[in-house]
Amino acid sequence: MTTRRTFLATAATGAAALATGAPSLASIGSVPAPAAGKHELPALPYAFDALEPFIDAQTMQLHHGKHHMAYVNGLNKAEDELAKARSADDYAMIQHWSKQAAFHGGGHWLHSMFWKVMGPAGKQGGGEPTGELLAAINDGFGSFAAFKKQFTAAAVAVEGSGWALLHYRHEDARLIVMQAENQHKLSSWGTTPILGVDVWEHAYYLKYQNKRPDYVAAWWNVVNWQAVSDNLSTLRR
Ligand code: MN3
Repeated sequence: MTTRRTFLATAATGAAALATGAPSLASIGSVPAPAAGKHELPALPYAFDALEPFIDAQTMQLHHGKHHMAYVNGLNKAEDELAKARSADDYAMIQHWSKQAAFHGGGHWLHSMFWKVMGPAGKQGGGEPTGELLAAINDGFGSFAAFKKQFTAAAVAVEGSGWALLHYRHEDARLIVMQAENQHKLSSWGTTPILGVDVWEHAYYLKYQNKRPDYVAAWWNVVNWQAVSDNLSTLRR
């Protein structure tokens, strides 16, 4: 409920888009609604050093302020250029900028979710899911331990840059683990991620170098299960 209310409160500037039925990236309340047609970098919901010692402050600063910012700028640029290419009937450029919009839009969406599904260890972060989310995990994977194992394996095995994601599948209301290459490849229709871990090297290299499994193991300590649970209940409503 809180998430939905927060989303509605912060989505006032996106009301016009919602009213016209335009697709909104903000369906689970993680992504700020575009203001005046422009996407914006959401504020981090905690300090850069809040996820220490599991994720270091410098990584967070670069990841949020440089990498996520670049996706926001890239998405805005791609949408501007797409509009131009469409009015010029320039189909080669429509093709090019569509790919750019998918790449940068995927980056903006996933990072907006990523910040929100983490929190300081021992406070919002860590522990285990409870309630409706735990029931859905048990239903999908047999147990939390089995889910954690599958999700970790998916994260460690992503080829090159990408994500491990826990998706909600709308058709049967179940949870499934998926991978994404880059931000958007291997996507599936009719599903929405409610939890994800970024396994691009920029997410961990400063602290963990080539040891992605160590980063993923540490990352579990900062997962904000309440936020993941809120994502699930918003989608199920
Ligand atoms: Mn990233």
